[in-house]
Order: sequence, then C-alpha cells, then structure tokens
Amino acid sequence: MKKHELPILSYKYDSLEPYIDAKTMEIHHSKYHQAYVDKLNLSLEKYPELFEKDLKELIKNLDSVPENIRIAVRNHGGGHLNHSLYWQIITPDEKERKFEGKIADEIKKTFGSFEEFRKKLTESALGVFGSGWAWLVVDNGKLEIVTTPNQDSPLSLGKIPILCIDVWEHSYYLRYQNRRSDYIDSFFNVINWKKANEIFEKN
Ligand code: MN3
Repeated sequence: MKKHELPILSYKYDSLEPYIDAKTMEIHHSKYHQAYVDKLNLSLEKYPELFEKDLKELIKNLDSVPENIRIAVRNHGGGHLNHSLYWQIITPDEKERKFEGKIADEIKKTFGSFEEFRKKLTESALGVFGSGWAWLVVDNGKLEIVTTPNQDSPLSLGKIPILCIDVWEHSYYLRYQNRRSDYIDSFFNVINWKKANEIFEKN
C-alpha cells in the first residue's frame, strides 16, 4: 500500500520573495497541503485498494469512488492534486518565467494577446466567491479559463489543468490581507511558463 505524500519543493520557501512571502509558502505547503494529504490517506484507509489507483483517475471519475468517502476524496484528493500543480507552476527561476513556447502561441491565438489573457484570468480569479481556484485548462483541444469552488478539480469536469491560481485566503492573506488583486498581480511574476508549456505539450 502506497500512501500519498507531500511533494518536496524544488525551491526554498523564501525564493519567491517578494511576490509570495516565505511564511505563506511554508504554512501553505507544510501545513495546509500536508493536511489534505493526511486526510486523503485517512479516508482511503477504509478502501486500501484505492491507494493503488492514480489519484487523477479517481478525481476524474468521482462516481467510481465509494459514496461514504466521495466527498473526502473530492475535497482532500482535490486539495492534494491542485496544490501539487500549484507548486510546479511557480518558480524562482527567471529563465522558466519567460512567456514562450507553444503555450504562448496558443494563448495569443485563443485570447488575442497575453494582456487579454492576463485580464481574463485575473477577472476570473477575482470573481471566485469565497475559496477556490482559477485555471487555464484544455478542453477538447482548446484553451479555456475556468474557476472551481473549494478544492474541486477541472479534471472532474473533463478538462485538463495547465496552470492554476489558488485564491483561498491562506495563499495570500499574510502578505496581502484582503487585497486578492495584488496577490494575483504578483502571481503573474512567478508563473513557470516552461512547466506550463511542458504540461500543454503533453496534452
Ligand atoms: Mn491552498
């Protein structure tokens, strides 16, 4: 039986300063994400065979998950998956932050320009009521911006996540307090476009 584990970050908690502060990174990763992992593992203990399954497949097919743990898998499994992507699509590396590659071409084609894309993703992220996520996804081969409440994953809607902005307050409150828009502006400075391109090219 292979339990789910908190992914190790490839950079230090303070390396995204000043855009995302070290304390937020530390608590977000070591406390919040860890809690999703722990609660996911706890819920799956009743059905150990599910540890063998790819978590993405479970989230894609929530109906296949036993009803008494379905909400737990949706929330904590979603939380684990969503955060695992979030850590990957931010980076301290200037080279990885360059907006280029197929993803850049496709964004310009779909949204008209990077600025239009940025505006749309920002508006969507600001429009999430309460806690949730804003996403760039692929749906039937086309790029699209969507939002999800809580820890819901676009995978459950048949869409493939390319990048995500966590707009739960825990992801920005220490530095930005109520100023979600300042956090989103900062977030655009740390997007790992190299990784987003890799994910895009695989799908
Ligand atoms: Mn979070």
